Amino acid sequence: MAAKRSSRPETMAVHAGPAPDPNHGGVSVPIYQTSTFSFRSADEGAARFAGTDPGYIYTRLGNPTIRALEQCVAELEGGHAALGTASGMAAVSTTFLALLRPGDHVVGTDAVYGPSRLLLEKQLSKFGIESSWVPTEDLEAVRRAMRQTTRMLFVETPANPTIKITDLDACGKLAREKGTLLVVDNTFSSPVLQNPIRFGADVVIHSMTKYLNGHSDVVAGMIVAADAGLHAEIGSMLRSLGGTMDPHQAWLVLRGIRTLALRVRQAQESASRLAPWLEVHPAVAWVSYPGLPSHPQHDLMRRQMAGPGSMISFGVRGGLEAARRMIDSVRLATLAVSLGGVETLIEHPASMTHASVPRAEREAAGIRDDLVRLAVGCEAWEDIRDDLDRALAAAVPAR
Ligand code: LCS
Repeated sequence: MAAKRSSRPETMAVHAGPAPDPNHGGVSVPIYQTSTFSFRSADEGAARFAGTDPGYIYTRLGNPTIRALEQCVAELEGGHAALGTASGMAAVSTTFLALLRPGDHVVGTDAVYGPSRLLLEKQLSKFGIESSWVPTEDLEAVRRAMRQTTRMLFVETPANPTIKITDLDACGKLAREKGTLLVVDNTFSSPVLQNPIRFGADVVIHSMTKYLNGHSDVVAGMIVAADAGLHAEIGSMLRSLGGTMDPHQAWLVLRGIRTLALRVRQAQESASRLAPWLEVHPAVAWVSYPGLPSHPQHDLMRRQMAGPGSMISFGVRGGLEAARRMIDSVRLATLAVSLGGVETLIEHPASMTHASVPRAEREAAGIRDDLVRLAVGCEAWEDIRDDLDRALAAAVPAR
């Protein structure tokens, strides 16, 4: 299959993972919808448990369909190996539980997905794990927050929902200098636009619910480790916790990935047209989109990412009430949380995805009341523009 190996994202998305089914040549990976695998003899069963026979045992411990997806995403990310999980949060929680011990400290991006922050602040604090949340786009702030006990730097870039960008190369170097692990949530970029392991990340996490699956019909996660030791440590925790994938879920995500590069490019093209249009719209106070020269990390995006992606945050003039009126008035865009599907979604993070983060911390992280998050989908950009224009007019009457 060497001829299929290419570093071009379009080719990789179509071909990454195992070759056609060795049993019957199926071009699509078969769905091994089974909970358990039979052994031909007591000796074979014992050998599988001993690890001397690589065959499958039980789907929580491994399954060929899930393995195909894991291999595919590991290749897309340039990692050693990957582990499929039941959800993005299962990927985040399993990684934290595998790599952190009581007394450890985590420095995280202040504007991460709310529940990832809540997991550390509310749940894992009960086990003596501490965390500090800083704007990781400011490397000095990261450096200042680090302690003797800092075991992990947890970066989400672009961040949800501020779309700020953190310098992965600089974080990778800092992590090496301090002997800290760098864990990156790469959900907003997808492997088509950014490969954190190339910049020194030890672990990459995905909510595959988003771009990787791409059709708003599956909840799933993936943990990609840069080396065998981390993969084994996280895998052992995943098998104990039990937040593994289901084979059918794995198959659906694998099917979604085949069009990942096409979807990401189409949505990015539309977002790149919508962002400058929004920036000069009279009802819009500000726009955060890394493709705009006004974005504070525009140059960093060009160094680190293959493109600015399709997530846009913007402020509606008139604050909270105007923002809520605006999202109530869209007709083509769907008022829903999540992102990365073929349909454009719109939401209000302060009252929805990030409502679990206390107001003071939310505002310190730039998650303002007027912020509307737009996950641009694959529709014609003119139709999204017309919908937003109508909704903005309904929310902010012209003076
Ligand atoms: N990481 C990021 C960056 C996310 O955006 C999400 C979900 C997760 C992890 C968790 O993944 P899940 O368990 O949902 O698969 N983000 C969502 C959002 O922004 N709106 O709804 C869900």
